[in-house]
Amino acid sequence: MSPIAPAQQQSLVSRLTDACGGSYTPETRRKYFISGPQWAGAYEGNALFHAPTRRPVTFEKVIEEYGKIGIAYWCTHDTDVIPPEQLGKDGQHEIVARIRKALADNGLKCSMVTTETFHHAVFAAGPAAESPEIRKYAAWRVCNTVEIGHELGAQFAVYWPGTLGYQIQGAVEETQTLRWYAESLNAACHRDVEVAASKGRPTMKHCLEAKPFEPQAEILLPTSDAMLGFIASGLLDYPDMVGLNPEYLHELMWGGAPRAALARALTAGKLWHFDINDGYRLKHDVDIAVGLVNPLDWLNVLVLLRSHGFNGPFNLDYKPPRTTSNWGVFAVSFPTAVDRFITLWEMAGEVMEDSIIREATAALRAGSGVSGNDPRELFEANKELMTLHELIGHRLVQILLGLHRGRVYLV
Ligand code: XLS
Ligand code: MG
Ligand code: MG
Repeated sequence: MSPIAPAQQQSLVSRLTDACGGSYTPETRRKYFISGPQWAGAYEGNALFHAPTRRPVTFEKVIEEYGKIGIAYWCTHDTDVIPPEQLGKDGQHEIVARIRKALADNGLKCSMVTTETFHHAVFAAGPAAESPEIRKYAAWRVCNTVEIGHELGAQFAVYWPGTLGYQIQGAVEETQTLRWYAESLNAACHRDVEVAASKGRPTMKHCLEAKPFEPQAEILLPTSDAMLGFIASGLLDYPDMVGLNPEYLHELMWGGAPRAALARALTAGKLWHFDINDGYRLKHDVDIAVGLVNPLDWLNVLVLLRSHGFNGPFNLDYKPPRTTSNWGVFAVSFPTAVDRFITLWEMAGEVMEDSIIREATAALRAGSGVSGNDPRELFEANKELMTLHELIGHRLVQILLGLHRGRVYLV
């Protein structure tokens, strides 16, 4: 192939993207409770060892592009859009007014707001640092975010505590730090109750997000299960207002099964918000887009969520790769991520209706009809049925690959 001159590259990428097919219209995409984070659309490719590969983009641009793609909801950290020195001042009010206009102009809603309590130098010792004035500042920040959320009509507030942990062992007293962390959540919920009452709006759902490592070596609430324990610990003044925002990859990072973590959150009635992405076990927070690494696991995750009536928000908390251009972020990365999610969600519906899986599952649950207390006899009576476990796995892969429609590979 001859070299592709820079001016020809976008049209080549567009042509190949179109040739992939399998995309949904913006109208169809808008029917799902899918949210696009400001920080994902605006991610410049920078990290510890990574210089940026993309130019900065404004929230107006992100919202406009999400609108064109058909991503109906937008969410943000406070400082993704408001410089820290403007928080709580006139600058904040002007920016919030501009956000409201951009959302209205492009037909989007704000679903969630979250507070950045991890990036700025002030949070070097975390959101529950020893210094009382830093904790007071953290509490003020989460309360301010609650106010922004009410102004933007958000239903959810998310908390990823970032550096709630330590690099140096012995430097932090864990129980005290957790108490202090609870204080800022209590302040946020309390402020929410006040603002909701004054505005005649419902209170928000406050969702904790765990990550097992990064940016600290040791994290005090490393998993969604740890967060459930924290919610039930008695340290929270409003435990009913606090639930979870699990992130798929964050559960995989510690070696857990995301589906099992989600199941535990469901049984606790605390699965309220879900960050969707993909990646690898026991590796870093690579935030790859949904379905690019573990589509079979994703299919199973969505079967679980569909069968329990979970309907979002599904938050596209991933990072377009550094190899994707500014243009590619909205031309390729977001539309394809949304379309893979919709496909897997609809496929999960197909799994639930599949006559083979249904009958196999029902048969396993029916058992053999042979009862008694002889374990050998019980095993023997069920052993042929249990072969269905493997058949169910085969059928799921067939559905994922489209082989259930009779497609075979001829050699
Ligand atoms: C970081 C988290 C972050 C949260 C919101 O790893 O995923 O992006 O979702 O602060
Ligand atoms: Mg996240
Ligand atoms: Mg992540």
